[in-house]
Amino acid sequence: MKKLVIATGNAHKLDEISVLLQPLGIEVLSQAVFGVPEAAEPHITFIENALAKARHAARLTGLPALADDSGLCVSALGGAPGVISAVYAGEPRSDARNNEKLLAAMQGMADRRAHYHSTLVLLRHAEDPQPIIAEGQWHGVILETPRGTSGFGYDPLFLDTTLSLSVAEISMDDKNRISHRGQALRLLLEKLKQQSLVATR
Ligand code: ITT
Repeated sequence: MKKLVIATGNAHKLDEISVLLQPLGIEVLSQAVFGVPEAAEPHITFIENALAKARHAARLTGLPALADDSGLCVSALGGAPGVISAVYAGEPRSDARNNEKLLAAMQGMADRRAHYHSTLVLLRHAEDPQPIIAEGQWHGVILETPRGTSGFGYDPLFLDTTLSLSVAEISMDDKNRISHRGQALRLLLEKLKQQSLVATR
């Protein structure tokens, strides 16, 4: 594999994924370079949406494609916002409105446990019958007020209880070391190495 398209329209995800793929010595390209429009994500599972996004990008670029479908799952809300995390407060999508809606939904709740989930799907080509799949989860709690300015999405409200810091209070490198997406990417890289799709360094 010499080139890989990252099938996302989310610039923050693209940055996080690109940094972790850098050591592989493959050309990592954003789908925006090819003018790939946003894929439909009509499904109720992360895996189905990730597959749809990877297949859409692979089909339109003719290259291998990697997609991430992810979200925040809050225990006391029955796993919501889950797969609809990006548009929890409706369209047009807004991290600020999503965070406000989450805080309102959790007002007065004592159980603030939550986790981030990431499902990654890599397709060697659009008709690939054996997608390479990896997942990761990051457990934490939802704060009562936002903290920090880095990251994206729900990061100002998601507290890592080991660090006692919100994700928006840590650097991207530190986030990648522990995040759902970082965990999933490391598992994916192991699979790519096992299948000799990338160099084993
Ligand atoms: P693409 O589909 O184009 O990749 P997207 O942002 O729409 O971009 P998803 O449909 O997978 O991606 O939705 C993921 C949402 O879940 C994201 O927009 C955030 O609201 C939330 N989320 C996922 N990972 C996150 C993270 O690391 N930090 C903060 N919020 C995250």
